[in-house]
Amino acid sequence: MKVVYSEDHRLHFPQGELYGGEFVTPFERPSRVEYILRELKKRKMDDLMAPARLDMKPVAKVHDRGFLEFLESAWREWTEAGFRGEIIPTGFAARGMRAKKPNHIDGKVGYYILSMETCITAGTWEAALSSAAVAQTAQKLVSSGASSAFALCRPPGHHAHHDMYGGYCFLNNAAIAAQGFRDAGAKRVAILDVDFHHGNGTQDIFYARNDVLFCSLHGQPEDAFPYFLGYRDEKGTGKGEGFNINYPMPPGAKYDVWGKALKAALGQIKRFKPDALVVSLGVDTFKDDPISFFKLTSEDFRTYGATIAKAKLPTLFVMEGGYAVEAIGINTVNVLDGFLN
Ligand code: SP5
Ligand code: ZN
Repeated sequence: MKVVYSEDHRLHFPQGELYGGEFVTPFERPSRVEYILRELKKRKMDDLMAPARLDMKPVAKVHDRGFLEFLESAWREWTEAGFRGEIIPTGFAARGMRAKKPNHIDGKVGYYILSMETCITAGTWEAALSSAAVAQTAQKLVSSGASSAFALCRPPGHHAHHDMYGGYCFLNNAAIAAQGFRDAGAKRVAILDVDFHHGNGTQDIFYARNDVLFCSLHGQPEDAFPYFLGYRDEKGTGKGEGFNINYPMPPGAKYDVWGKALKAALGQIKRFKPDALVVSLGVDTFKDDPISFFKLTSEDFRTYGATIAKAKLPTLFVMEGGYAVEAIGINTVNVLDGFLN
């Protein structure tokens, strides 16, 4: 399986993440990728490839134009306003207020953000573009006949809405890849999101569409980020009704529970008869993840990789979360290994 990877992910590394009222070193850090690469090498699965230049057409179909312009110019506008720190907003269009885009950068940030732990820095836009290019290059390999590929994306993408960033995500890599599959001729694309967190951004982007089925397994929103989306009764809208399926699970869920949800999701995917499958692969379901509450073991990752393989679909794995950095390599590569063997 080809692994698409770019060093440009390093351009995004904020000094701080707002966590429990403190600034801590971000959980979503560059070393995550290094641990995965090291494990791929160790198992001789490091068939690496650099991304091609990003074709913006699929990006513009899943993201709002004003949002893309905002991300591109945010750092310049922020520093020109005289601000010296990393980008964090102070005000929001909360309930009852007007969701109208302001001119001042501090207000614009509040308009386009969905959670405040995610800072924008000087290199964030370039890193986000490279991450999307990684997903798109891997998608094109699968569209051209490869049975699978791994997009080693960083920063992750699944929390990024049509017009909002947050949850460590800026551009929705999985959505860009799914749109890329459609544009390359796939009639139907399924997205299986196994990251611990609900894929709110991907859900948002495809909520009214019936050509992309979205299934997400995640910590229930009553107790887990992103808190305000991911309930079971969110099933899609208009012609997209029935094409969004959420599997929220309670704190402490082990593989006996999680694996049942996976099988249910794969059953729905099979019924949908997709031409391609995108797996939003977060390994923050691991028992020792510092910010999550599921209890999967390293062996469980191999098991579910093999389960996904049984769908016999052209499959693109897109890296999302996973913050137990010492184990992130083993867990991620276990999924790929289980899928291949
Ligand atoms: C891609 C991805 O996995 N993004 C996750 C973003 C999570 N950001 C908010 C984290 C808040 C965690 N609070 C957990 C309390 C744990 N004791
Ligand atoms: Zn996550």
